[in-house]
Amino acid sequence: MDPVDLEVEFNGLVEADQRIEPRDWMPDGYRRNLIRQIAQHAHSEIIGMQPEGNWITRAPSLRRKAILMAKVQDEAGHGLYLYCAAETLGVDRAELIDQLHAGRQKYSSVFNYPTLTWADVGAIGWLVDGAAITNQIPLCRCSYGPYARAMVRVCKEESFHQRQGFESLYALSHGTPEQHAMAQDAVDRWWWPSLMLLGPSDAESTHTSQSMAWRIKRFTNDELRQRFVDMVAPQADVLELTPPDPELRWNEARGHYDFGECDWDELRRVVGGDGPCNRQRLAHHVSAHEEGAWVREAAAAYAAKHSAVGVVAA
Ligand code: FAQ
Repeated sequence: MDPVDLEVEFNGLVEADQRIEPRDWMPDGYRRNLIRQIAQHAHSEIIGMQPEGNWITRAPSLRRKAILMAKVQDEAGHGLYLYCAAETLGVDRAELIDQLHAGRQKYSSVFNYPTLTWADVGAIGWLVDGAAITNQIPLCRCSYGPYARAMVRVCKEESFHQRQGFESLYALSHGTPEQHAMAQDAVDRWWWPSLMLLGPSDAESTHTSQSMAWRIKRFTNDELRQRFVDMVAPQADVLELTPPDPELRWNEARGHYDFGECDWDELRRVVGGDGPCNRQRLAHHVSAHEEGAWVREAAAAYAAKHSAVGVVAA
């Protein structure tokens, strides 16, 4: 088919809300943009295991420990679905990991903050998973089939993560005065990073308009931030915790909460590699990857042996 006809057909599929599948023709820019977003999403899930993983050995009860282990394992699973979705676009997972290690691909800024107390685990579940799910539900309708389908399962698990975070934080905020103070301190530290997880302001976002046109993104970063604040502000009342934003208040005329401006310089700094834990997070990922080399080699050798046996048997 003529390249012009291919593009017309592609645009028609997108406009009709049909899914683009791996074997379909797609513009190079669409492929590149998807690889970029899916890879940074996958890296975020895997690096995102570190802040909470820090508390597995110190969870306050067996029940909390079992829940936290299950959650952190879920994040590993999400990373794997996403690397698989990226591979359908013709890249290799090993190549994506090399790009992460070389600083050529990103992961979410939010995972560059430390988890100082047990309450941080609850705050991450409530706020970070809350922001992540606000962003990911519309991605279930992304125009690229494998990414959209991966998101359906991820969102189911993510909504459990948010519930458990809320429940854990509720237990603390309705506990002793010290526990309440610990929960408040965690919310003070995680509120703004969670808002910034949803990306720079629309005015600063380089990819939003093209991603919206291709129906990869269904809402802009600012629209999702508003949705997120509208969801969590009333939940904060139930928790009896106060978000650290003096401008946060219900606006009857708009039918939404008003809220203050994020510190965009801080987001730029953290995305640029200069957050509180950037170096530690990446160094840990690199060393875990290197230490796991023997597992990958053994799995590859096993697969090769298995397929050779299969060939002989056939
Ligand atoms: N951190 O033009 P835009 C989770 C980059 S998963 C770092 O607005 P876009 C689950 C952006 O990549 C959390 N970098 O970009 C969990 C781009 O750089 P590039 C992650 C950021 O793509 C919970 C540049 O800035 N979720 O939390 C950030 O249209 C608990 C310009 O930005 C996803 O990844 C940031 N916050 O919109 C796990 C969802 N914001 O690539 C463990 C999928 C922007 O040109 C525990 N991703 N950048 O070098 C998306 O929806 C989008 O990529 C956005 C950014 C909304 C994140």
